[in-house]
Amino acid sequence: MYTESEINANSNMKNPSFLTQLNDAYGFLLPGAQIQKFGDGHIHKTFLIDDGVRQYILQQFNNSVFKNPERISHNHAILLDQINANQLPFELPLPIPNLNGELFTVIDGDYFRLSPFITGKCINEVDNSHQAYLAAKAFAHFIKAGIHIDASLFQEVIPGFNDLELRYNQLLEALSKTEREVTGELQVLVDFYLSQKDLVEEYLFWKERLPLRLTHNDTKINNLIFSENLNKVIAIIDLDTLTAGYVYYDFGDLVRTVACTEGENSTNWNNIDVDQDKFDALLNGLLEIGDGTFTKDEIQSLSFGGKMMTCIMGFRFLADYLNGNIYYTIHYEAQNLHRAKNHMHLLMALRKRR
Ligand code: GN1
Ligand code: MG
Repeated sequence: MYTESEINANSNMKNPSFLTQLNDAYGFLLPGAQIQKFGDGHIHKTFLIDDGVRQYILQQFNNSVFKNPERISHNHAILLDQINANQLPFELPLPIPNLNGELFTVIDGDYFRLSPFITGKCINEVDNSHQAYLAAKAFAHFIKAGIHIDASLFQEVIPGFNDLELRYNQLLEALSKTEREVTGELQVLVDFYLSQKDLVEEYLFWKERLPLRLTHNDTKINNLIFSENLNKVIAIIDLDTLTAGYVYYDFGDLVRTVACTEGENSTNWNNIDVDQDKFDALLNGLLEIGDGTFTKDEIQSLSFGGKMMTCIMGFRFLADYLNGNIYYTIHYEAQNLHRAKNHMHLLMALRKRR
């Protein structure tokens, strides 16, 4: 476990009295609290705080990605007010207000927030189809519990977040401005992704037909907390991106991160494929909760979801690489290029299915 001074040395929290300032803001941390780095998110820096009695999640909030944090609060307020919470067999841990009633606390110019810590397991890959089924059920419960909410009330947190047409155009823009030499492997990836225009057309086709719902929009598997024995979902986390969206977004990001034989950071190109059992389990889980609630069109669009969400993430990883790796956390220079390559293989496999 990191001590406070190690955290000061290892992260951007340069002020030695960081925990004191945090405690001044919240008023409930006990002296001697310890902080350690936690989780694998690509956007915020996440820490676990343990004061010997209670545990909290501390996030150093990325406000260059989320430029309008007040929109997150707006959406969370609607969620709290209108969702049928009694229909949810798990928790939705939202940030705890500080002593001023604010959800964010600014320390040394950085934004921080505290949330309750949920004891359980966060996984990057599922071991078996049953876990896939549980994950899909959980996200379907979430959509169903908010199905009566007027989706137009939600604000767009990151404009065009899951808009495939916009992300395609952002890729084109990154390509026109890049300082990288577009040759070899990079050229192959650029050509591949630019040739996915038919998926953009299909995106526009569904946009005309589908109702907007309250969706989570970032349903990768590590945004769930399972019980220790992995036989139950106990929380859905990373609620920043919840807003109006399509059911297939949430199903699709599960396909991308669950119904695959290799995770998004894998470079075992030859092993990247669709895991059909897990795909079927995802579909069963989603339909068990959503059948009779989701429209026929929504159910028909699901198989597009896996392709679309894999493609959009490929666009985004590749654009970030072309832009000089300014968005996603990386652990080595070519990681976004490799993520885009990983998703090219997964997308090819998904497209071959049907
Ligand atoms: C980011 O923060 P994290 O790791 O849960 C990203 C998602 C991508 C994902 C790719 C706000 O999610 O859209 O699907 O990485 N979140 C944001 O793994 O951009
Ligand atoms: Mg996350």
